[in-house]
Amino acid sequence: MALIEVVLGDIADEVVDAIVTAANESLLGGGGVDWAVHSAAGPRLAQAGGAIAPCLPGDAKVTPAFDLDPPVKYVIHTVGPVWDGGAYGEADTLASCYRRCLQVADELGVRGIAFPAIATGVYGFPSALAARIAVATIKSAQTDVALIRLVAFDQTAYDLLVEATQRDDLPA
Ligand code: AR6
Repeated sequence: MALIEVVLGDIADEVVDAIVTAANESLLGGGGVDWAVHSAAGPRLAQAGGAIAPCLPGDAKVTPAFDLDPPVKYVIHTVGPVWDGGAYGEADTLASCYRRCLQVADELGVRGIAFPAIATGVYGFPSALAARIAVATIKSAQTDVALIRLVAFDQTAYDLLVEATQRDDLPA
């Protein structure tokens, strides 16, 4: 099983083969973590994203990392669910994001990947539930990725992710 690390910081500073961005279907860039990743990767990221768009919620697509410093080679773009109360498959869609990112990473031979807290910003997914889904999904995934870093952007998200890694039960 992959080593899971929870860290506090900016995903654009991660030193791994692949970083994940929480995108929208256009893959042209947006706010939040997508802004940080596009800013660091440069304008070719939006060009490459647009060429392979759309990316549907729960899916993931890869582009080169362009101006991001090595060893970062790939940006994996995934589109989370827009939270609408929880009765519209949001949890399944979020789990699918993590699974699909790891599948794409495996296809590329990625050894280390960094994830943001997908869908917990603009898309409004409750952070505690999202943390539990993220951890449960990556723990149960069949993957050759050796290192999975969960990058929290604030202390609250960090604490929730740490707590989630210490639980054994699946989210309800
Ligand atoms: N590094 C790590 N995490 C970050 C960073 C960063 N630099 N910046 C923000 N976060 P969001 P979403 C955290 O809104 O909810 C975009 O416009 C943030 O605190 O970036 O999936 C896309 O283009 C939050 O916990 O993504 C879409 O239109 C988490 O990243 C839409 O937002 C996700 O917040 C996607 O919304």
